[in-house]
Amino acid sequence: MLLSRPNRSTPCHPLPTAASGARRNNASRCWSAVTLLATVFAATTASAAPPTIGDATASSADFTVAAVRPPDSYTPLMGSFLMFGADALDWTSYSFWRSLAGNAPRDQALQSMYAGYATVAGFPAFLLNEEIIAKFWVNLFGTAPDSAQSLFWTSRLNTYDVTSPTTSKGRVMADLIDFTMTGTAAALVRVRNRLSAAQMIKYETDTATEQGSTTDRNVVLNASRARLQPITDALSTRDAAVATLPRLRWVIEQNGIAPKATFDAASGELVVNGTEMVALAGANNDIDPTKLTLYGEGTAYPLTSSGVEITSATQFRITLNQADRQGLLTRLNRDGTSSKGNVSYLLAATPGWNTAYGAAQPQAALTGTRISVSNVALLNVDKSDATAYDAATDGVLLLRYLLGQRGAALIASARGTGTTLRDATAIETYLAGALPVFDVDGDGQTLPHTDGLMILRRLLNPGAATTDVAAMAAITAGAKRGSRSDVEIVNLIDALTP
Ligand SMILES: [Ca+2]
Ligand SMILES: [Ca+2]
Ligand SMILES: [Ca+2]
Repeated sequence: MLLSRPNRSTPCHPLPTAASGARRNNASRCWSAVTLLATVFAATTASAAPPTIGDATASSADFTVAAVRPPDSYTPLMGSFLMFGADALDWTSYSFWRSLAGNAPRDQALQSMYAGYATVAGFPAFLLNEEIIAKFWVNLFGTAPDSAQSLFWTSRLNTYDVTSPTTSKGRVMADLIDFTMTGTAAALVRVRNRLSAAQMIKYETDTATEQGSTTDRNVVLNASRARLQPITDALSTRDAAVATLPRLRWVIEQNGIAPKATFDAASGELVVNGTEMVALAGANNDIDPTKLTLYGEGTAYPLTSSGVEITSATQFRITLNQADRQGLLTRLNRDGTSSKGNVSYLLAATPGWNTAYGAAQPQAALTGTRISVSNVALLNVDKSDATAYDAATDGVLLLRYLLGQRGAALIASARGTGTTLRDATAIETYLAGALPVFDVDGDGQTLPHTDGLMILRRLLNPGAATTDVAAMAAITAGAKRGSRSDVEIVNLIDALTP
């Protein structure tokens, strides 16, 4: 399905012109392929295995090692990267080069690129060899080639080996790419830094959702282009460009990546799975939760809970404090992996979250993973189906529990209907775990005549607007302790009934 460029393969002149094609002969190959990835990424090798959370690798080197299979992934990535230069990166081109990843060897793919594979390769068929070299140069380096460079590479394209017509021009293009992968000139280093960052971004964004959705693909491409352009020959600029990749992951909603963290709103337990986590001498200090931020509906939420020990090298578990649990009520506002507003739940970490590695570890900021959330309907105490929240059942059950009733006395005539109703024991376990978030006035205690009563009143009058000052005051009248306002308390109660 390769398209031909007859005007370039007809022997004629040493240099192509608009009026005549290129000359070709059997000139031998004088450029050998180099081990590209080894060259490109030699400077980014990690000295020790860093800890990771979820699927995201914590080290920039790990990104390239884990995500990119040389050499197949190299060519489409290179092809797409070329579009970051003078041309806008369009989705068709990006998709085209990526689709070649598993289908064509590098020379063959680049031959397709040279041949002007329809219009998607960025090198349409009407371009002459000299123009191809110039465009390649401008895209890659931001400047046109000087006359010696132009002459050298154009003549190679004009005269190269044609014994393998499906790969010979691709061989020259491969040589040209190899040329950019060696040497220490700033322009070459800059290309390598951008390519390295592009690979990390590609890894982070390469999902079925992104491929299938016009909206998502535009987000990805626009984000990638903006990230790559500021990168120079300084390695720090590359690292800065990828430092917020977890945020990008969150933006595009990577459905292809399984959640590696869970949060149970009823128990308040956050369980995070990762790799290579290390213990630190001393109690409750292996993990620093204040380095963790959760994303969901609305603004991001940095945790305030106390430190914990890891449970193994691959997992830690935190039972979040009351403030964190209440802070997450409106953010993680439905079960599953995304909020009511379809914002993916995400956990991100800044350096030092696994304290044994220390805050100096630069890679940890790259971590991030999706969270699966359960039991957000905290006031559906009996787990009824049709009517989830009801003062006569859920409100009464909570109040009775807070008053100390257990067993048959707890549930007598106070449960609704449903296929998976909780029995007395299940309700006791459930409420015991959820108790901290029911402290809606924030005085540090969950009491029947304060929190329980206010929750019951709100369940009895769920339709009252929070702007109705009198109605809000009626809910908290004589029952409020602590310093929270009436509206704050009612908002918290409402967050328990998402
Ligand atoms: Ca410890
Ligand atoms: Ca219920
Ligand atoms: Ca209270």
